[in-house]
Amino acid sequence: MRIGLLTTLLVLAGGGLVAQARASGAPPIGAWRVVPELPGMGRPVDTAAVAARRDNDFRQNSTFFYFTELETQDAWIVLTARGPDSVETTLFLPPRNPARERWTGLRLGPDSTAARLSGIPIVLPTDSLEGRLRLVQSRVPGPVYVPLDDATREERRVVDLVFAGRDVRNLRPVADSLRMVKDADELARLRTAIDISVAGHVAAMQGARPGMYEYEIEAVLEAGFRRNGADRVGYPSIVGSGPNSTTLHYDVNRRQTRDGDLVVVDAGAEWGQYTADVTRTFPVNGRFTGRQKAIYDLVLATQRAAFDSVRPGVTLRDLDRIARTYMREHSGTLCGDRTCDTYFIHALGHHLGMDVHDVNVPGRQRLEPGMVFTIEPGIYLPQESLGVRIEDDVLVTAAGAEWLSGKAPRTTDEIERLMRRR
Ligand SMILES: [Mn+2]
Repeated sequence: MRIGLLTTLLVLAGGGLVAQARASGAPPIGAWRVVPELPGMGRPVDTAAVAARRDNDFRQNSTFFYFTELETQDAWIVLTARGPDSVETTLFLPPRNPARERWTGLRLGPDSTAARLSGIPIVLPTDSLEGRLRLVQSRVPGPVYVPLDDATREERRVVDLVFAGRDVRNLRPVADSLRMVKDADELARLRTAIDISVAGHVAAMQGARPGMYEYEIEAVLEAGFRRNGADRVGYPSIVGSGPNSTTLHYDVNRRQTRDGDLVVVDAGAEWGQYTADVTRTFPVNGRFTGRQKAIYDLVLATQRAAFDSVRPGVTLRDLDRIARTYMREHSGTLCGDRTCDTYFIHALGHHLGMDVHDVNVPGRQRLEPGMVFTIEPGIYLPQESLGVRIEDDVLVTAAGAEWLSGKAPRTTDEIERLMRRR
């Protein structure tokens, strides 16, 4: 789902460098405004252009998917509400193009097939969208809700132009609030994504050997995802060994592991548009040292303390505080002069769904049955090249919580036992 005019304007605004003849005193043709902090030539990254290149693997917009479950491209949906019980839904699809489908494969077109498969009775070609919008606007008073990313101010301006004179409001807070509580279909998708992810993590633990490169472990992990039907990874897999285990979002995955290293694997498969987010930490040689086990067990007990406090009505902030307090009170001398929570340098968790850091609207902070979120405490000691993070996905139930990713070995005993069997 996108706004055609908006896309066009953004493309124009992102235009390239303008060639200039070099007058005396003018900068040379090849001049760049050098960024000293950037390794290499220090040339600035055209972030918009490279982001567009990374988008080749089409993934449906999550808001659009939520209301349609359609993965078809260049589609639009218009909902017209005349009252709480009277909503007319119209789907707009580009006309089919048999010659193009030789290259791109089968597409859904504006016909009865689309109506049958989508369950949306009115399906029209996209070139009728403008006329239809005008018609609806003239007949139905009231505000127009459009999904707006509030981070981009231009988007708001363009929408105001398109819907000039109308009361344009942002659909996102409404849609995002709905997305926070998962229905049965969403939970089934999440469970599948999580089960696939568990299989990948188990494969990574079983396949790891000292001397392997991090990317080799990544390959085993992601092969486990794909073999089990993952659509893609939910986010770039993090495989950080030794010193890299202490870098939170390390995803370069190029180091060669060494005997004695811990490996932090933070990775989730995506299935049916929903993603898992699971982290396991294991010794590459299959045996924790006493020191590694002591740190690991504190992280694990902290995670348990947070899990045991989950129930409807508490907030993620409450759980974060409970986890930190637990870690502080049980640190002993494990982390030297300071308590270990000093080295727990990120938030305890986040909501999970179609986005790995899923939507979270300010007005809905108290947990409710059907919400899914992560519990992921960690301790990172760079001076010892020792990082431990344990992350599980949790469903809020009426009585408390359910581990969704609990089938991945979590205790040091379970991990060592699994790695002995390889
Ligand atoms: Mn996470």
